[in-house]
Amino acid sequence: MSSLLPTVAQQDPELADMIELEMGRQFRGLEMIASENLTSRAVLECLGSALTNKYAEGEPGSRYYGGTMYVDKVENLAKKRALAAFGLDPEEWGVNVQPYSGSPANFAVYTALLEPHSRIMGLDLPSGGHLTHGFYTAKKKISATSIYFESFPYKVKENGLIDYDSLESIALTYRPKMIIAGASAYARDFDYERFRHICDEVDGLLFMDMAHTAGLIAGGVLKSPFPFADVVTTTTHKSLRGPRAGMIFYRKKDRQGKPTDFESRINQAVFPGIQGGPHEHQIAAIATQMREVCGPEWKAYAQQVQTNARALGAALMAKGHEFVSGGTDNHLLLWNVRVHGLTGSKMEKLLDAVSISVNKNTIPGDKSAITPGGIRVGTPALTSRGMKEADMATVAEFLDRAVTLAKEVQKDAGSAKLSDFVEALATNAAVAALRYDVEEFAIQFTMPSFDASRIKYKDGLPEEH
Ligand code: DSN
Repeated sequence: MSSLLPTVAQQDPELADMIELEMGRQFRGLEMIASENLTSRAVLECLGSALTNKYAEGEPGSRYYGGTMYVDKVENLAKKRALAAFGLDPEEWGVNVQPYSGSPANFAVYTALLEPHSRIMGLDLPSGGHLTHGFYTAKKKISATSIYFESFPYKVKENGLIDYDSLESIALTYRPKMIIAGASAYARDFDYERFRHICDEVDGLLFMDMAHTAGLIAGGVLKSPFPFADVVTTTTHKSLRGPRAGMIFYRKKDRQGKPTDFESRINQAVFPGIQGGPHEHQIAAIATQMREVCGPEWKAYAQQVQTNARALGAALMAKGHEFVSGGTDNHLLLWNVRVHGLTGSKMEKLLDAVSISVNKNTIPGDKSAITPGGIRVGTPALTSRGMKEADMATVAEFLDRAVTLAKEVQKDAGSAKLSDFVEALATNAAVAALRYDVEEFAIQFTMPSFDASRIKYKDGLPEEH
């Protein structure tokens, strides 16, 4: 590109500074939000490419706009590679790569395959399910899924594992048209055979939302849902490490080999059902990421994500910490901080103050989602920076120190209020010292997408911002 064209820094220095600060935050900190990752430079280049200028409503070869000859190729390449990434036969499975992200992908699935007010069953949000799997409370229908479809959630047991017996018994009475597998905060793999069996008993569809675990499934670390499911969605930015976008895989032939009409129903539900023009720059970024996922190094990455999560859990359990379900099979751990007399909200704030990003999460037995008793920690992004088991031992030390500090700060705050806790954090010297140690450690690891030497940081010393 001509150097005469202004950069963001030249055209909008105020905004450029904000972007630099975020880059610095990502580099100096430990990104442990289980649904986040650090994508490649190639993905970021696609997102910043001229494809962002193009409208292309419709499907490749059948668009509502001219000039689509190249984006057609891009979209077809993304589809071909997406199917290959999960070892799918294009005669059996198709894929729509146009969903803007996971929530629209899920809503398109319901719109395509159900009638309004059809019955669905998904994992309850407080049990680790996703909002789009039908969450509602006694007072309010929270997600559009629960507004337009009738939802009866299934739950986890006290031990944190999905209660398949209860799911089956409710399904036999409720007779849902669709059962949704998949979760946002569940540390174990899914029993797809059992889900399939229950769906067959009630003549329902099995929909797997593999957004969290898709990268591990593609890497062969977790079981594949494809032999059992009728439809599968995923986001592309979590363990798959691509752009923020979504995909819907659908069976072209059912499990008995009979052709389905899912392809036209899914495609029409995405456009014109709920979306307008596909974001071809995102789709290009999916294409290049699926190339990486099909490549020789992906398996090792996926394996390391799981190995790191297990190593982190083991190191923390050795220090007396507790996790829902007693550990992990995948990329995340659900950490019970209630047993320390803390809330997930306070731990999230404390960890933010020491440059470790996590999110508060409900755990079994919580009375309120406002003050959940857990936090969710994940290893996809740390693994993308090249961290291994030995590094997880260091991260476990930091997290253990953070719990001790959170208990001290809670005492100093003099009240149970979160605002008092946050105020007490700001003046605590031990919190500042932990932040320094975390940043000194983090900056040893490169970032996959940008040259860290050019961003704002001072040898691991805390930024003023
Ligand atoms: N927000 C995502 C997560 O954190 O799990 C799901 O969409």
